Amino acid sequence: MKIGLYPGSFDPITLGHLDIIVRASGLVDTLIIGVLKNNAKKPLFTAEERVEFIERIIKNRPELSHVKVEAFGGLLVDYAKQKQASIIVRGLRAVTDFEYELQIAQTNHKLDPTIDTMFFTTSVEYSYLSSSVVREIASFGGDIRQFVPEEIIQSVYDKYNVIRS
Ligand code: COD
Repeated sequence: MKIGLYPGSFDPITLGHLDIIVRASGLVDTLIIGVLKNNAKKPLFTAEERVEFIERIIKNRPELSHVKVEAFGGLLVDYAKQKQASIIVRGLRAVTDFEYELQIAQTNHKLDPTIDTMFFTTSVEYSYLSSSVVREIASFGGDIRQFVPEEIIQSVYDKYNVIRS
């Protein structure tokens, strides 16, 4: 039984994240999406909101029935061990991601050599996309329909009290 863990802030989840979830979930028996609770990035959405957004999206896609989501705190490797996950899934958008991702992958492997990180290169159509871009566009009432799954569009606008027709 291969268990993969896709950790992140997901503040909020974007179509880029969802693309990685779909592709990674095809390679493991169970994929756990771990939403970081106590994030130094000071997220816009609470951990509960971020988890619930992802649950909403998974529920609508029967092909993702083996994907679970929950919030976690503390060290990623400890959480991975607790969940019996042997693979950490991460996405790479550009060279700028690489340095940071390499550092955390190597650190995590040093902390627990039984855990390896698997990288997915972003699909070209999402290579520019990030949660921070989504937050910025939504905060100014811009159109985020092509950036986040439809299930959460209204909830993102609601956070900024944006009313769009
Ligand atoms: N296309 C493809 N991949 C993407 C896209 C996109 N458009 N957007 C984002 N991604 C990828 C990111 O590259 C990343 O791999 C993943 O999706 C999640 O992204 P974020 O931004 O939501 O998540 P991060 O990078 O903030 O997550 C950081 C962690 C939670 C993994 C990290 O802070 C952590 O492990 N914290 C726990 C404490 C710990 O163990 N620290 C020691 C590690 S050194």
